[in-house]
Amino acid sequence: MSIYHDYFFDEAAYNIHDGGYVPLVRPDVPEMKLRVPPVMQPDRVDGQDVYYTITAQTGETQLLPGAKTKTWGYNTSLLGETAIFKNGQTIHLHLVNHLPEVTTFHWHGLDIPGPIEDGGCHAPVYPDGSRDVTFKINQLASTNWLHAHPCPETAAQVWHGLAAFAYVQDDHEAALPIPHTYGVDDIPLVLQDRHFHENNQWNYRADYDPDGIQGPTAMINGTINPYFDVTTQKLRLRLLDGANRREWRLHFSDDLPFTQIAGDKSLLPHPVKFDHIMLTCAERQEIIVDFGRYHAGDTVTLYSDDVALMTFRIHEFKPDNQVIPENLIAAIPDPEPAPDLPIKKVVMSGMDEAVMIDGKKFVMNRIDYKMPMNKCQIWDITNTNDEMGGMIHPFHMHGTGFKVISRNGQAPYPNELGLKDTVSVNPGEHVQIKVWFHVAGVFMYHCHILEHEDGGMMAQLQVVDPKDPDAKYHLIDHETQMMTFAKERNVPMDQLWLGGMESYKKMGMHM
Ligand SMILES: [Cu+2]
Repeated sequence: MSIYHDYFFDEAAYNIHDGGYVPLVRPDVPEMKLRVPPVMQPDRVDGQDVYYTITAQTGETQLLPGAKTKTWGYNTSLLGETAIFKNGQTIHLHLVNHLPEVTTFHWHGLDIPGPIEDGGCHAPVYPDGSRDVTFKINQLASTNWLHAHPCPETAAQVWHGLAAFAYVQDDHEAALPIPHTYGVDDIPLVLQDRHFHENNQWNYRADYDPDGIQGPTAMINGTINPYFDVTTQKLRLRLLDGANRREWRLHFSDDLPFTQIAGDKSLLPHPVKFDHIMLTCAERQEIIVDFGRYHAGDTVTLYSDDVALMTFRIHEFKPDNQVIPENLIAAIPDPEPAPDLPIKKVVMSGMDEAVMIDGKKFVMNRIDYKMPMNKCQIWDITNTNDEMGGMIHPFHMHGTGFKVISRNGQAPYPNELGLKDTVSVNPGEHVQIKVWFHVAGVFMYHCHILEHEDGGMMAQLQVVDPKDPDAKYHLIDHETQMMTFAKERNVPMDQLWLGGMESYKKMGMHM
């Protein structure tokens, strides 16, 4: 198997070329054991029906020596517990908000109906309130995530810490000869970055950037300068770019090769070997790292660009000669496009406050497009950015997975051959994807640079179930949403500050 040494994306458009780029700096603090989020425990299990309570809460977390940092999390003070769902289960959620402001619980990567179960901006849970939702898991094994999505406050809430893993498992993946022991040889890693101000606190407004907030300090699973004790020859790392804006260009010391086995929403058809890999906002990549050439006492370092992110401390391990199967999954779903659905064009344009989709900013109660359920259509996503190299926009769709067909007419990258829900588009590039939904409702599609989506680089589609063509959905409007935030903060509307509002105002638009 050949080894890819390439990051694939356009080097001229990397975030390091942004005017506002904040370089990572390795923090000068002692190494700390990697936090591995605890597994979320159900309140009750009744056959295939599983019941959970998830509370969005404020807290304090020891991130740096000295003062604790004020943070938000799901059932924990920062980030959240890992939800592990099994295909075929019916999940019953009691969602509770103990934050001082409205939030939503968005299941990024789950194929569940919108807009309520999906948890986008139309499914608010108000402070001291709750919401109950039920959905069925009907998809391939994958690493997904839960994050807040209350427009235009998504970016700030995720920055405060509202992000957690949500796995889907199935029998096929469980039977593969790959690591499966949570926290031992199968580890989630959410990559984020933060700027610590006085007293170790975060200040979203002070650091706000309409092209995406960044901080100089890498944070992995809410750990600064982490190490992990390696006790098995092979380690499966489930990487998630949970940063608001930062891209991660990952590689290990000694250019240690690794094998990617899964992307956002499924296993890859075949494993792909790398020694460098790039992750853009919201993407997931599962890789298997083989430490067979190392011995107890050795260390291996993970870098992004040239900055060390974390250390793997090698301990004694048993030899592991299991071979990663050449065929990881029998077939990736790949329906034929419906002949009556012409190619749907989507244009992502602008930078800073000018970001738009199809020449428009997001309007919460406008449906931009309708498509029928269970029919496949080709979407053609263009990134028109061409000034100063432009920037890479990660295009995300709620409620489904898609198959990447081509980039500017060429083959997709070799690690894009599974199902995805987020695909990054280079400046001047158009990416074609096959889109189909097996659930109905209203769903958002947007750039996953969080300040871009809050700033209006987002649109909304309605997926129509032919058995229920007249289904009506209650869509909240921006005015109501703004009044909610103003009331919660006890400020008049003209003094309300939410990052995304700035982008509308600067473009002379009302939110
Ligand atoms: Cu963007």
